[in-house]
Amino acid sequence: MTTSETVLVTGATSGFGKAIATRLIHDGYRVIATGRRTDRLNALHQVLGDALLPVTLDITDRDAIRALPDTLPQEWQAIDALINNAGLALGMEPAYDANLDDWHTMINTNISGLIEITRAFLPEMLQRKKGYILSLGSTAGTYAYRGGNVYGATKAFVEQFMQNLRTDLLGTPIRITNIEPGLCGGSEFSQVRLRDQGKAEAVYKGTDPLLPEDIAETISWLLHLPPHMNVNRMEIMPVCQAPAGLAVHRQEH
Ligand code: NDP
Ligand code: 8X3
Repeated sequence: MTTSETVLVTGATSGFGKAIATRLIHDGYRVIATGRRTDRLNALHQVLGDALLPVTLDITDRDAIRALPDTLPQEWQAIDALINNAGLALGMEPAYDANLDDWHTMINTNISGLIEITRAFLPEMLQRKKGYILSLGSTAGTYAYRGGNVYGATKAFVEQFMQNLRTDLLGTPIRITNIEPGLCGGSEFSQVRLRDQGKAEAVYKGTDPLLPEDIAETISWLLHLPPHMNVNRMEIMPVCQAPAGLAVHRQEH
């Protein structure tokens, strides 16, 4: 992909999305930055200039997403890459104590929102015979952990949806990548999940986690690959993390 092309980033108001938008503007792309917090999108626009188009968008608002391809300014309607980044985890309780509303919010955001916006931009990509869809899955979609329940399941959905998309799009030039990061600090992810600043900080204590800029670097690299290469999935962990085996419950005697 050459620069001066247009990339739409969901969830650009913080964390990965903000770092991705910033990196891609510096790489020379035009970026449509979306999210619910308009003040943050406007602040990003102030810093990054008119190569960034701020668009307030709740990814759970189906009508808004379906209208989006036609309501973007004409010169922004050809999307060369869609980065499905908006997402969240809510809660760490075991399934039997978890809040059902939290579960539905994760499903509506991480699954329904992601498939809606993907479906919204696919026809135009196919028509132009050009496009790249990248999604933020997670190691939580592969490795189970206590309290991961529905969050991990939404990311497993993302992985399978992306690989099935790849199959549907075989024979077209449209590319697909699912990026699956592990422990990553420097974003609001844990604060949103745990609803407690102190607990969120404790998640990263004594670690040297991935940072949003590492994810932005990865996406910049992927976008620059030659058009005949497709990276189906990428699992990325910080050096301080590894898959740590299966849990065993032992009875006390
Ligand atoms: P942040 O909480 O910092 O960012 C989440 C982004 O998602 C925000 O910009 C937020 O924007 C947006 N978002 C959430 N809900 C909605 C909604 N309903 N409509 C539109 N936008 C929404 O977290 P991260 O940057 O860490 O996470 C980004 C993605 O990466 C997520 O999908 C997450 O699951 C995934 N991920 C994160 C990892 C980590 O350890 N941090 C590891 C692996 C994957 P706003 O609130 O303004 O709408
Ligand atoms: C974020 C990584 O391990 O907190 O998706 O689920 S984890």
